[in-house]
Amino acid sequence: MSDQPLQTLGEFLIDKQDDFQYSTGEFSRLLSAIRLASKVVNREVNKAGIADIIGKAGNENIQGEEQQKLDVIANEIFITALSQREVVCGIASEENDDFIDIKCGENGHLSKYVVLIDPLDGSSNIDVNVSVGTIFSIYRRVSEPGTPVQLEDFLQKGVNQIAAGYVIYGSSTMIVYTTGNGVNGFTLDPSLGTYYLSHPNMTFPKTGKIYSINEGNYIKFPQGVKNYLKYCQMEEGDRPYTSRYIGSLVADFHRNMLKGGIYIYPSYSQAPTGKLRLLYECNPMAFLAEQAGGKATDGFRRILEIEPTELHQRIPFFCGSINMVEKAEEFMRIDS
Ligand code: AHM
Ligand code: MG
Repeated sequence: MSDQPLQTLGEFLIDKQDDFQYSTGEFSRLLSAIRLASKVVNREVNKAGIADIIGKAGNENIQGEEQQKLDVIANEIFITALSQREVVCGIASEENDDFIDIKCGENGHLSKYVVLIDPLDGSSNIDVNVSVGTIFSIYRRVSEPGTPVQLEDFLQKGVNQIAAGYVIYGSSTMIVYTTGNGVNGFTLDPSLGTYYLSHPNMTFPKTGKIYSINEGNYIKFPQGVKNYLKYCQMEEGDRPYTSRYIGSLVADFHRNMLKGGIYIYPSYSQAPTGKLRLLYECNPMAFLAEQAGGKATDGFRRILEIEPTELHQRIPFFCGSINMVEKAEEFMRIDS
């Protein structure tokens, strides 16, 4: 083990402040707000099981109120942390129909950043104590500074992201993010409430042995995906591969980045554009994947170059180790 003390996320942010995009400190404050909100959400996620027990014991509804769902709570926590700190001029959330304009600074709307967020992805996993995550994506606004934010500030191509990341609330809680200079992962020490740099320069192995897809939908998949799955299962060379699907994008992505693998959420007969959201889920994960040496496409096109047309737009998603994604694309091309 090295004698170097572990670097905290706070120290890492200060170190990186010299990068041009951090120069005013505004961007570091934005990431600090996300860091803080993630700790509050982590606390809520951790006590989800016990809250249920208390609820069943009859202590929950003192005011006769329904207990709020955790994804709604997480949404409020992130929106409050980001808006009160005046670090963004607008927020779009998977939980809200429309974007939120945030007035900040003495003259209002002075921040140059907008955030798009999926506050608690995979939230159907909470009831069964399985990992969930927060996904975030940061852009510079394109509309006139000092005026209310516009839809065009959020409908930007993924290549314009200046940062993206996720928080995984798992067996340990981590923040993994990129500002376009590689991907770094920080693990929360819950006893201190501090994130430490635990995974510097994370990279996707070029290839892997894991494929992650909801195979229950097999019958509805496009022929190219069916053929790729048969290829994964064939006994030849390093195959058959291993199937691992948590049903929580952040957790499936995180495992695949560490071990090598591919995640697929394709289109299928009832859902021609798939399930995942381009702006809240696919763009940030695609940015991370590329920064880690992986690849992300819709089966044909680079995710980051797709022109968004609406906030809640869905898109098929193929993401992971570069060789595996390219092989899947080969099968998609043959059958298109
Ligand atoms: P959500 O935003 O409603 O939580 O849905 C996104 C989640 C992803 O985390 C996960 O990979 C996928 O939905 C699982 O969907 P399915 O149950 O259809 O396999
Ligand atoms: Mg989601």
